[in-house]
Order: sequence, then C-alpha cells, then structure tokens
Amino acid sequence: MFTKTIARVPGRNFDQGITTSGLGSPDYTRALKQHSSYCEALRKCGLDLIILEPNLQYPDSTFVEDTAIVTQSMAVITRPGDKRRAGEEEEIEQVLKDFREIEKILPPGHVDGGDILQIDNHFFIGISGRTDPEGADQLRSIFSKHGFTSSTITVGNMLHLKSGVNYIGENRLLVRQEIAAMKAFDNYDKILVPPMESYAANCILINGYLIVPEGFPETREKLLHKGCTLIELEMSEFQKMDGGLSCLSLRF
Ligand code: CIR
Repeated sequence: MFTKTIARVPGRNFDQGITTSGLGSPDYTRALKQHSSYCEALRKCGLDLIILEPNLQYPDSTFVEDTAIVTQSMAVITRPGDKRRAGEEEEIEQVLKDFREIEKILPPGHVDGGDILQIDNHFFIGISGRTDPEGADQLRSIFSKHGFTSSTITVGNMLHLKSGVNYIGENRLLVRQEIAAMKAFDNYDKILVPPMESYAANCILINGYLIVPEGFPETREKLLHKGCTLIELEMSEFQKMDGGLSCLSLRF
C-alpha cells in the first residue's frame, strides 16, 4: 500500500531535455495539462502528493523516478547516468530525508531509478546506458543490508528496464514481446505488449489501480480481460521526451 508520492511540474524548458523519440517537440501547455491529470490520478489512487516546483536548471527533472529508489524502510539516492541530469537527485534527497533513512550511490557508480523494478522483496536491476555494473553492485549491497534480494538484467536497446517490463500484481508482468522470453521472467505470468504498442509497457500499479497510457487498444483489451482496474492517461508530450508514466513520480 502506497500513501505518498513526489512529483515535479515540468519547467518551461522541458523541451530542452534528452530525447531519442523523434516524435517532435512537446507542447508545454499540453504537458502541464497532462501532468495535472497525472497528479489527479495519483490522488484518486489514495496518495498524498508532494508536488515540487519546476527546476529550470534540469529540463528533465520532471522525471523524478530516476533520482531515487524508495523502499518500505529506506530510500536510495541515485547518481543519474546521463551527466546532463547529474545533480537532480540533491533536492529529492532533501525531501526524502524526512520520510526514510537515506542510502546513496557513490562515485563512480551510476543508477537511474527507471532501471529498478521491485516485486515484493526482490529488486530487478537493469544494466543499461544509464545504470552501470558499478552502480548495480552498490545497489545490491544496499538492498542486501536492508533484507531485500536482487538480481541484474541486461536491458539491451531500451532506455530503462521499466521501459519494457512492469509488475501489475498477482504474479503478473506487463512486458514487451521482444524481451518476454528472458529467463529472469520465467516465474511470472506474462501479458505481452505487441511491438506496435511498446510504449504501453510502462504502467504503474498503485493501490489496486493500474495507470496506463491512453491510445494502446490491444494492450488495454488484454488488461481489461485480466480484470485490471484501469486509469488511462494521455501521455503524448512526455512520450516525446522519452518519459513514461512511472518516470513522473516516486511512490512510497
Ligand atoms: C531522459 O532521457 O533521461 C529523460 N528524457 C526521460 C527519462 C525517463 N525516465 C524513466 O523512464 N524513468
């Protein structure tokens, strides 16, 4: 059960962030509207929101998920793997220290929160262009110290692990078709996201609600068929900046 969440309103230079999407420049007014609907959805899931003001020093800082991993007992402050985002984590630490014991990823390691998938007491750690083996090793030690298990997965050509796979409860994974056969996922029931809808793999399960991006009919049908309670959100402007639903908040 989650009770709180941290989110950050995108700044007006949001379009200056990192992107590989090729989908064009985001419309700021529309991004603000989508962000506001996102916050509303989190409230509907029963969360108290801590909403941070835009930070123009970091155009990508609305993607707060990458700056920390918050567990039931402690929070790990990451070292984001792209140097343009280095430092975003400092303000998040100031917020989280009131709620959790703080652990930190130290130089030379790098970790992005988008690479960390928690399922019960186990953490899958994606090794990606943002999370390196050194960061993963540090994280594994921290998890172990706090009684969690962990394992690593090579992410391949996705941005983050959670760009391709997310936990939707009851031992089920929503996973991109192209990575579904990975051994790490053998013990789960898999709901496959077809290649044409790959963005839909990034979803968030909060207190019984599954928040999914709008506009992915095949995935939506599969999830409804499985009995999921969906909240659908328009995410177009964040997708243009390579961001998904999970990236926009830290839930704890
Ligand atoms: C970046 O490239 O870092 C941002 N434009 C998008 C980050 C998305 N975060 C996430 O998937 N956790």
